[in-house]
Amino acid sequence: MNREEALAIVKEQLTEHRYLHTIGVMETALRLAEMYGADKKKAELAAIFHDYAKFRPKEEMKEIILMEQMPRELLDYNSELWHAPVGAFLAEKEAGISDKEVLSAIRYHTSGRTGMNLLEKIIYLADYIEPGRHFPGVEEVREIADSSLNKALIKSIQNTIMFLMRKGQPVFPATFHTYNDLVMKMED
Ligand code: DGI
Ligand code: FE
Ligand code: FE
Repeated sequence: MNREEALAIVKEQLTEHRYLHTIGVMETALRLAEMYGADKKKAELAAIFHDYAKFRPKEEMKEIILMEQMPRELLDYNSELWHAPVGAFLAEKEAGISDKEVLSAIRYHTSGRTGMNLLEKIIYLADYIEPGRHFPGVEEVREIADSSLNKALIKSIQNTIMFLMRKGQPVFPATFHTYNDLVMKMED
């Protein structure tokens, strides 16, 4: 599937705003892939499909999580988390994407996971820093991303956890585990 075909498929699933975000994630992921030596075709495809399931009804996502034996724990936390694993499932089922690395980068783009690979890190970070994002702290993460993928990732997860905590919201355990894993692997 080439870029135009992939974009045409996701455009039907998204609002105009979310489609423009997707284009931003794609361009940012390509730049990060070039900079950090990841497969650019895989980065492009994962970025295009990362929010594929963003607007699926909650009931449909819930059913897929249960039927496909995804972690049940997801259902106890913010439904915003669900579109990532459900998106990986539907990208395969409906759009025929079979590349396991691409599907994994879609699956973990919201929570991360312990032992993230290069492609997963690039999609997570591209989603956070694409040019359409304007929340506090994003500029600092953009600057860090020019020199260290891992440090930028740690900062973005810190910001996300602190944002959720400030609002008194629960934090999905995988988010903490991702943070701990990256911090403990930092050399300096
Ligand atoms: O889909 P996007 O908006 O592009 O970005 P995303 O996939 O990173 O989703 C962000 C949303 O997910 C945002 O509303 C906060 C929420 N979120 C991210 N991590 C966690 C979380 N919500 C909870 N409860 N716990 C988390 O760890
Ligand atoms: Fe998302
Ligand atoms: Fe996104």
